[in-house]
Amino acid sequence: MGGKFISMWNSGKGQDMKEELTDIASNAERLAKLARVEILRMTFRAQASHVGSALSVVDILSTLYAGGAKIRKDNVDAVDRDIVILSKGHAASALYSVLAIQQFFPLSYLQSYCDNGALLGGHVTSNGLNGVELSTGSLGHGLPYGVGIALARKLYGVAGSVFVVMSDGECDEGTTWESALLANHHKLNNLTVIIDRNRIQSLGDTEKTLKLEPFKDKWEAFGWKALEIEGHHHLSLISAINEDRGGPKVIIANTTKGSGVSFMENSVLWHYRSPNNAELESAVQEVLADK
Ligand SMILES: Cc1ncc(C[n+]2csc(CCOP(=O)(O)OP(=O)(O)O)c2C)c(N)n1
Ligand SMILES: [Mg+2]
Repeated sequence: MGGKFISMWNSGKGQDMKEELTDIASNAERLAKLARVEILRMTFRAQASHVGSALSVVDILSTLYAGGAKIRKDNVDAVDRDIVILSKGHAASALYSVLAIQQFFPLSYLQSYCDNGALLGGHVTSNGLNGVELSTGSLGHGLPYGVGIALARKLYGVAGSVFVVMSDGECDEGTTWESALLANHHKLNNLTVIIDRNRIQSLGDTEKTLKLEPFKDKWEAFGWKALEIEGHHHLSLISAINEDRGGPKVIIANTTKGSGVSFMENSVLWHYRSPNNAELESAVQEVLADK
């Protein structure tokens, strides 16, 4: 899949690519819907936290695993596979659901999410789980790791892209900006960061906690190609993923925490709270309803 997508699309050329990206977007939409239901069920069963965080990022992950990244159940061990790192490890239920639906491991594993000793920890746990590249949860570590892999691939001439999916709250961490400097210095055009820009961190508004705006300008000042898009729109996501660049690229995906379940949307409460039986039923109904 080439990168000249936008200009080709506008000029009416590249019909094949247009169709390919539209297919990926509609597969991603289906995948995200199924994953939302699994996230809700897992969070209810385990009475776990972070359902709002998982619903916020699930469209981004679905777009990557529906074909935005070249990673499938049958190439997980390939040296040149695309690598996806979910740095906001507290949204583990989103990654696990998407991977299970894409058959990286059996769907039945989702039933053990957060159980003592289970493979599926409450934060992303890579221990033996197919498709999970890195254990995360301590915020601010996914990007340094991703920069290391992307740089190593450049040095050793290994193909394959690296995608790091981060939260906006993680941009309060110094490690993020050290990594941003390094990625630009080495012109890592094999590295893409996608930021789940829901404007909420654990206890409130990101701009009141530690101001990030003007956010896009900051990334550009660090030498990155920066795009800002609607983060629940699969075609916008896949188009941004396919845009050309000469160095590292960041996609600021404007999202809604709790997206898809109206009573969870934009609510700090649902960072930690888990649904009760009635809330689960109503949430699943809303996700499954045709819009
Ligand atoms: C280094 C570190 N500090 C604190 C925490 C506790 N913590 C868990 S989630 C979270 C913030 C959530 O907000 P954000 O990072 O924006 O993620 P979102 O859920 O909005 O995607 C924090 C501070 C952590 N996991 N790691
Ligand atoms: Mg956030």
